[in-house]
Amino acid sequence: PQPVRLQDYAPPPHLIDSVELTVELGDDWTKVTAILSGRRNPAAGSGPAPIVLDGQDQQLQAVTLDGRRLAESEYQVGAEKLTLPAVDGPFELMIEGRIRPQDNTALEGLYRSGGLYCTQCEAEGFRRITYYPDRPDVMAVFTVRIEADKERFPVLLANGNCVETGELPFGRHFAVWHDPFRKPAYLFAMVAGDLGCVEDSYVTRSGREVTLRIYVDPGNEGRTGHAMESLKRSMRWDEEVYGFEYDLDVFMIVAVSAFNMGAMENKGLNIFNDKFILADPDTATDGDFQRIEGIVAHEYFHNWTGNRITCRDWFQLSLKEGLTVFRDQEFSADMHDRGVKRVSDVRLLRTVQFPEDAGPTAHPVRPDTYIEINNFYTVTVYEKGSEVVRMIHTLLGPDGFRKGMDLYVERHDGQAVTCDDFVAAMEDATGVDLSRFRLWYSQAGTPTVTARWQHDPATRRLDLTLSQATPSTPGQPTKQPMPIPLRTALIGRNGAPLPLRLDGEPDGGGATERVLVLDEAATTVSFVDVPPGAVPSLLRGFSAPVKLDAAWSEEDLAFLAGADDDPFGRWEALQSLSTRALLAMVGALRAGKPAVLDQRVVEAFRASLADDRLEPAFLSELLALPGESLLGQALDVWHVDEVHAARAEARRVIGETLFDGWSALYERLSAAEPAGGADLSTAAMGRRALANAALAYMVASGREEGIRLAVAQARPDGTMTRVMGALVALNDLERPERDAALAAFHDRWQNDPLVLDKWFALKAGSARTDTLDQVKGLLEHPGFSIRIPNRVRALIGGFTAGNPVRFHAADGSGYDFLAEQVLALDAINPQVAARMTQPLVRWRKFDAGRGKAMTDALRRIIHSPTLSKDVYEIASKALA
Ligand code: HT7
Ligand code: ZN
Repeated sequence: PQPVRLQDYAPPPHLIDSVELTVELGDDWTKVTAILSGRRNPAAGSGPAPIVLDGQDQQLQAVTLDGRRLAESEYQVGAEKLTLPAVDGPFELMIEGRIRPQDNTALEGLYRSGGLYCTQCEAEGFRRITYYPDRPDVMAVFTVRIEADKERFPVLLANGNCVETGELPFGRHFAVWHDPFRKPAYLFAMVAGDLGCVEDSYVTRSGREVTLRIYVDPGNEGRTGHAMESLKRSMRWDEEVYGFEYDLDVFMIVAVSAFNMGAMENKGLNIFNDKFILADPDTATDGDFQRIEGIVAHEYFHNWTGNRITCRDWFQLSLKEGLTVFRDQEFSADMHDRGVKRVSDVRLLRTVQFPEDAGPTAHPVRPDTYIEINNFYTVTVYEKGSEVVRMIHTLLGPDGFRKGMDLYVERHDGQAVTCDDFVAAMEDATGVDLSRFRLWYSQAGTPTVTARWQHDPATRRLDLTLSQATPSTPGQPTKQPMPIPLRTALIGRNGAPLPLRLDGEPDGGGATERVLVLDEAATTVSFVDVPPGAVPSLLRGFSAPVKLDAAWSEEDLAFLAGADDDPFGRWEALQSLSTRALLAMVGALRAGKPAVLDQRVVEAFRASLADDRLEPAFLSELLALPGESLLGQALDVWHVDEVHAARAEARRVIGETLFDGWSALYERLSAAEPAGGADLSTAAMGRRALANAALAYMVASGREEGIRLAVAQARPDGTMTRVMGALVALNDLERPERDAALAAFHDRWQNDPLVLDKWFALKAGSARTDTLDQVKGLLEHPGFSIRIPNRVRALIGGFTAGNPVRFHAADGSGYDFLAEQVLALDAINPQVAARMTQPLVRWRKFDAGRGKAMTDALRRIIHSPTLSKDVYEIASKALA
């Protein structure tokens, strides 16, 4: 397959002003008629140019150009293109074709899942519905007429406003929807089915009433309340923080069970994976509730950052995704606890994006080339993209950033633009020069910032030397230094942040935090009037997506873990201290010695447990040891077994040594839990998170009392946060109580697909030695289907991405299993198959035996004669 390159971008030869689409849904075929009013694009030259349209998996039946039906000899139908005669002036084109949504298992374009028709057009799905210039810089006004059997498909939806409905012969009916906003085809959506609807309304700050509707399978209406409230909160927040008001009279969400990703921001008609809409305390955990709120907000926020202003081409994807992730992260921080939110976002970035940035599929936030664009909906484009926007926010300050956003919208509303246009608006609104900052968009790889310092007690001067280096990544052997904002403070021995004054400044103004910008390879900054014993607090709030190598001693880290006034810094200090201790344990195990946990970690945990100023939610983050994957990355070679054993031993020691503390905490927090567990306040969720952490440590201690408490909490009549907390705590145990608890859960929830997914993931994530056999057996479970991405992610992904110690079994059995599943899945859904291939990509991180077995599995995949370009791109890059 041929790569697409950013440098080859050319404006579209023709623009489309309006589309009239008629979709006649039928049992055998769906007939699609598109009437396109177009014209030559003045930005792409003048004179006649052939009209070239994208199209895939459809049967073309007729083409009519300016009222004349074309003979077949007048156009060429290629595998993915339709080429029509050259035109110069305005034209009207009618394309008639037919498609079979019922056979569409890729879930791109128009597909049928059970009794529901729905669409997914981002990135290039619209070309599976009709021939069209399917690129985001072609923006048109759409009118859509849907016809279907009335009894089976009473609900007919598309973007915008419903302008007409009516009856048709043979029990059929129709609806016509008109969206007044120009949009690219990737934002087109339609739905037809028998759906329940929950309706509410929202009054915008200018006083317009907007109707809000959430459509779900009948029977699920009672599980939409949280999504609806989240939507209203998002609408209010976007008005208050950015002045962005919703622009149509109706906003609709449809929840579907077969969906490739989380959700899709189609104009006025968001389509969601039902996992991110449906929730009640019996079936969803607090984590689920928070994810739903975040995703509802994310898709809603796209209305301005993505829909009103969209991407010129798919290389600019982070223009809308990085910015919208930044906005949803800030929304969640405002709704809940800012420190906790930052910690969980950083954990995700480090666990998933840093490895991507260090591996064979590393790419810049704005990639230069792709084979399959679906493979570029990555943590780099989304999460690192958000960090890049956050750095702009840090450099410009909140007011400067808001001015930049205002100018961005003023300049580009209704346009398809680039990341560079966004940065230019930020510069022009504030006068801040971001020319070197643009490297963050074009350069892949995670920089390491090294920090060393020296304090001279005689002069009371602290010299902080900072340097940066970014490792080479595929296609980018050398890197330039980038501007890195480092929020910095000095914490005095009494635990208070010190007022800062830089050498040469007459007065520091009393500020206790500075944003230092490291924009060269190395620099030294000097603070004056610094008393002895001050400890630098660096990269506060994780102000840049870098790895920090700072010269903190273990004593410094223990001090910061208790004293840093920056919540992120405090968490980070305890993480670093724990990481050092755990890596030392891994080293000991590798040397055949016993693994002994550094007592300083236990003492830091003890001190945190006793610190009653801390919010429970934050304390639960503070007391979580770094995960196996983070520890694996910190090693040159990820020794899977030793990492697992060291972490389990550390948890046992912390559980056992502090047992009384955990037990008292658990009792206190459980007593505070109201029956029913329906309190969804941030504080109540925090208490439940901390109670579950305490329970898990008690179980890890090995004491019978911990297991007894967990078994009691796992009873399936409890609320889901508590039940799942208990099941997770028990899940690795080779004990009949664990089996009984999981069986009871299964029996209670086997008919609820979203809850059954939790059970699949638990079974697949267990560190027990029989897990792979269990997973293979569960492929035959009546609740499992390889056609439903949520089931695949829960069971297969739960094992390959969520269970490192068993997936990376030294005999290669996990890799063989994954290769088999990827090949089976590729024939059904290439987009999901490509994602499932990811756990094999970083084979260089493992020992020679595992590395060979992983590359064998990749070769087996790549040698498949029918491989999709989605999977080919990932596997070939991994092997390069
Ligand atoms: N913009 C959307 C990204 C997307 C997607 C969603 C569902 C299925 C397939 C998809 N391909 C791309 C979702 C978002 O980031 O908001
Ligand atoms: Zn998005």
